[in-house]
Amino acid sequence: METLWLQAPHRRWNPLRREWVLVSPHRTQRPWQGQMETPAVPAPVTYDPTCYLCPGNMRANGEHTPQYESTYVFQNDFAALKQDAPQAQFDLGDGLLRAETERGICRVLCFDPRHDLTLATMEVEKIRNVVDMWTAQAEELGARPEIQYVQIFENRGAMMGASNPHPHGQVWATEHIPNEPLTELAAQKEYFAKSQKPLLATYLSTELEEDERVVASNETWAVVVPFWAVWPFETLLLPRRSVASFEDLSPEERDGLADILHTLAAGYNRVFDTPFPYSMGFHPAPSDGEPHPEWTLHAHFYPPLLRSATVRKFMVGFELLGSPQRDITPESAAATLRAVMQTS
Ligand code: H2U
Ligand code: ZN
Repeated sequence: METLWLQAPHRRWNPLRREWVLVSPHRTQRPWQGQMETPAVPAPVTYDPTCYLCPGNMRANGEHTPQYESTYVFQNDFAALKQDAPQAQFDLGDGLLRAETERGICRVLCFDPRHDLTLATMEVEKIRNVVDMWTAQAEELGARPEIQYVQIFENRGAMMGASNPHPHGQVWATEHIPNEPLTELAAQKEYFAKSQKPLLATYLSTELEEDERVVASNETWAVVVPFWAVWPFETLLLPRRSVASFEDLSPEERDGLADILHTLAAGYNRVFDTPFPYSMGFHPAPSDGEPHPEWTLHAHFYPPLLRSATVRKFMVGFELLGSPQRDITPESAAATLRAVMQTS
């Protein structure tokens, strides 16, 4: 790729969200006198008596977390969605004031009984249990007729709003397809109708060929800093074989997923020599009863850190009001990430 002009301000197309991202590579040298975050400190103890996710402890609703040995799933005590919300809707003012009931299920997913571990420090065989838990949740919740989407995610670190360092994630299963996967659905459908190939399969082959933004890979998965990344160290995790859902993954692909998640999470921690905060989540195809040949299961990692353990990116000003914008190029972020992934 001819890249010299890419050192000047330019915009890049995100084909998955069908929107532009502004890239301003010359701005990386600007001085910073703004907010500094407190660096995240690793959770030191293997068991915390005040942690509601540690085995044997009490949760907010008075129930006890059992002495689980691998993974553990429970209904979120402060669920954002309820299964029994009354069915209603309204449409006022020529469609300008619309509302409707949204039913759903929210669960908390414990990755491991040990309080001090993370995907970066867990053994790959243990992460494989997490992959199996995600698959079982996606399968069970997705099979319910009232559920059209199963969103699995993890908030890691206080900077990203995680309430507790104990390794855990969440699943929110909803009656309607949420905004982000709905946007991705339209883009992938349009591309498939035109090319008879899944958008993300073609995208991954291009990235593997270019080999400039690939930061890690194994036999079944690859991680890239997407060409259109917004967050400084944003990555996209893609299967080498385009499958739509967790349930379609072979045992080898599940092993591979556990392996690459470990590589990625451990590599992230080496970027600034600090536990790297992020929000990550999987986008499987909607579970709306339709076939989804256009869809490729993938995961987005959105870490907020920009230049150090204490300087984060803010989505403000032009980004809120105009378009998302980034300073360091995706290629430069990929070079940084590739270097730390290879030291594992
Ligand atoms: P986060 O760390 O990503 O916020 O996830 C923790 C979830 O755990 C959060 O959604 C729930 C919160 O509602 N929770 C319980 O279900 N029971 C508790 O006793 C405390 C927190
Ligand atoms: Zn704990």
